[in-house]
Amino acid sequence: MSLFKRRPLPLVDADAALLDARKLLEKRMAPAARRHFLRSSLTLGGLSLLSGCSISSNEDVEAVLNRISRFNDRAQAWLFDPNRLAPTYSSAEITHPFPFNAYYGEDEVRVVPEAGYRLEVSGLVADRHRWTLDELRAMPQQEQITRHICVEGWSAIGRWGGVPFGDFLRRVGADLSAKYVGFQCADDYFTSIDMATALHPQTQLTLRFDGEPLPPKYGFPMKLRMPTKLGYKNPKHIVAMFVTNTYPGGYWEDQGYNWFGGS
Ligand SMILES: Nc1nc2c(c(=O)[nH]1)N[C@H]1C(S)=C(S)[C@@H](COP(=O)(O)O)O[C@H]1N2
Ligand SMILES: [Mo]
Repeated sequence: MSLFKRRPLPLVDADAALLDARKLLEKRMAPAARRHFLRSSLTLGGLSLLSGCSISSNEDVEAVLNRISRFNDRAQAWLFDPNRLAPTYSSAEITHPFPFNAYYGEDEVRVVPEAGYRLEVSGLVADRHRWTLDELRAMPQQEQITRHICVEGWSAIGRWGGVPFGDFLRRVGADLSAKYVGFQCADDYFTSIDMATALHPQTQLTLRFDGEPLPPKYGFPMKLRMPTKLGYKNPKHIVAMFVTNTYPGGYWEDQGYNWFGGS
């Protein structure tokens, strides 16, 4: 389903390796960096210079790309402004119908029953009790009309409502100096985010979509909505979350998507 899925590089031939390196690099970059990169040219020497190591095989190219992607994570984290808000839109600009996307088709949407549902919260938090949806609905709610951007080449404007995620983290006594918040979903999806983004005012533990309870296809019982990050960083059907200092990775991230994934 993904354009960016890792595939084995063809055997050696510097030109072929470079072409693949260029494509992989491009796809792993933040949009702003990509615009600049498209205007530049890449040589094996250039890639070596960029990475500070000599490249003689396809495995080296992969290793270097991974290092560049980690570098890209750090650069994006550094550039991330915790106070800068993503654009918001009017209700007239909402996209109807809003697109569905997952690593499977719409006929396989996970339907999680509300009865018996409890959100598990673990790791570096003081309060580990398991949350019902009603408990979350009782917290102060926030709404946003923002743009969701998917790396597969589409974007759409939607309206989401729920609990500001920073409020939730403070409420459970999370260690706000920890590095990551990880998410496990009811399908096999998982992802993780940096603490600065977790605390961003537009990062939302989402319970509602377009004025209704979040429908199954958009992530019932809850998703994490972040207009500052690309679509694949926004987990649907969350069943568990944890605060940690150990890098948790993610479903697409482990296959080569850039981890920070800023938009
Ligand atoms: N649990 C889960 N969350 C997920 C995904 C998924 O496959 N499973 N796909 C991600 C991707 S790539 C996108 S673009 C958005 C799509 O969300 P939507 O169906 O609300 O448009 O969900 C993200 N969150
Ligand atoms: Mo996506």
